[in-house]
Amino acid sequence: MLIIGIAGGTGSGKTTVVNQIIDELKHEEVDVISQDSYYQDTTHLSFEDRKKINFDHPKSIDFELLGEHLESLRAGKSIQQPVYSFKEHNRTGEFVEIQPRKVVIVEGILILTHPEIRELFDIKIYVHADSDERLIRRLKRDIADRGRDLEEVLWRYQTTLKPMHQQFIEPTKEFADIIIPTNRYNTVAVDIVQTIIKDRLT
Ligand code: UZR
Ligand code: MG
Repeated sequence: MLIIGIAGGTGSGKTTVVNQIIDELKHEEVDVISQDSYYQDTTHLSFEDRKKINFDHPKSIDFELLGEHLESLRAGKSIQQPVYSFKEHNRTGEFVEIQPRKVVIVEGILILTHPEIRELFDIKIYVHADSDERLIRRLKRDIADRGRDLEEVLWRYQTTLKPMHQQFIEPTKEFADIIIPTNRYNTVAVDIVQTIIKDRLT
């Protein structure tokens, strides 16, 4: 089994890179695990308090559970992954079963911040886009998909996303084996990753 970690700031293009990497793999060969599924359980908080959580800080992630799950998959055991709701800012109480597969891709802004989790990755990738590109993408996505307005997104970016990015996310670039630039369309870096995967699987 090959476990690949893919980090990078919000709007850096992680999802696009993951989709390009798995494009040539068969469905039954790969698991894609998102950091989003491992936000801490916040059931004990009111909705008002949950809205105030800093979701860009490493403390917001249940790394213990993520670590246990990666160890289980590596040992060939399936996991029960909690389902997370961005609307409620909490776990829904439902679970999805994930089977161990040959390639496990873990993606998320903070996944390279935790030393023990880093140890579990065979390949560490950091997806880079300039911060103006990332802000443009984040603006478009939050307005189109998450029902937020311009003022709210910009306020959150300045007060939380940018400082957390500089403090916690950007420094994890140094742990990456491969840095993929996504300011412009790029296929070479993804080709290289696909070659490594094929090589390791045969
Ligand atoms: P990507 N996030 C939410 O908006 N709501 C939640 O309940 C949990 C997370 C956001 C989080 C972070 N920040 O910037 C983003 N906020 O999800 C990371 N606010 O996701 O890598 O896809 O941008
Ligand atoms: Mg994403």
